[in-house]
Amino acid sequence: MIEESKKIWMDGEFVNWADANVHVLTHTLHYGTGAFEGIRCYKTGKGSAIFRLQEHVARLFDSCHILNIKCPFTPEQISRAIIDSIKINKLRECYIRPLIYIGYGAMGLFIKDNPVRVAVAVWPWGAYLGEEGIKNGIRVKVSSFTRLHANITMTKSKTCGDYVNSTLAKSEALASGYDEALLLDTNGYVAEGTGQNIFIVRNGVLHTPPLPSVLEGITRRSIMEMAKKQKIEVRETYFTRDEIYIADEAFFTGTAAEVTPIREVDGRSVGGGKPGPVTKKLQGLFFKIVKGEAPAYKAWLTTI
Ligand code: PPE
Repeated sequence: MIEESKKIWMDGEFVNWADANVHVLTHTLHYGTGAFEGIRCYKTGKGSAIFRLQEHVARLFDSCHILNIKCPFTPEQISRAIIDSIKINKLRECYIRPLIYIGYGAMGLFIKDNPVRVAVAVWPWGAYLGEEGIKNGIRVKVSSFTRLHANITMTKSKTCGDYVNSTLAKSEALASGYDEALLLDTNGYVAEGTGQNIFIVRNGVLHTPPLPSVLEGITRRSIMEMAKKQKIEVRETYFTRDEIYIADEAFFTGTAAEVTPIREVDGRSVGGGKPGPVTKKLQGLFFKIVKGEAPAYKAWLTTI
């Protein structure tokens, strides 16, 4: 169960957690046209700080632009709502979920004049794939579901409806006894997890699938920048599932999943079944950065 906080920001004002409700004929509830973000706020030595706030808010507006949704608030107002939500709920560390959705009005697929509604919820959310997963790695299964194609619902927006693809894949993987699913693209190359980007390490070089079939993950981009600064070569390139089987290391990145090592794929151990040195180095640096312990990266944090 979700760990409840006190207040949720809805359309410009705070309401009690229990009163943050919508009508059952809310358009997005039926058809999935909406966009959301996942952002994290961490406890640092100088108070709480949000990791890459501007980038997440910019992607939220990009998602709306892709979906042709006009958000009635500005990016500055949404950023303010996020900061105020953390403050009003007195949380030092939390997950942040802004959601822009089509409200009650007309039904049917043509979105006429239905109101565009906005909510920001915050709540404490620990390690998404478990503390044990962060430390020792997780077991992953290649999904029987294909990742969405750019001409199906597109891949650069965090569209609510896109996550049907993810929930189907996730349920299938968990029912098969795995921790997470890995989806392949329409050409059969590795795309991403249900809510994570993937990296593999081969001969000291970091590889990650190129953007066409995956979400432009903000953690993905951060890891690439961090790796380059560490003089680790990064290649955006297509690769196959069996390249992961024989990779030296593999890991997932995402706001919720943070940096989670992958120790097994399809019943085959990856890199000896434990997190490797490159993964550990980047994971260690990532947690230092988000906790405000890496001054070179302080521009990525918004202290509140
Ligand atoms: N791919 C997908 C499909 C995805 O949903 C996410 C984030 C990522 C990659 C990583 O993106 P970024 O967070 O910018 O590094 N998934 C969000 C939702 C997870 C959920 O279960 O809800 C997240 O991590 O917040």
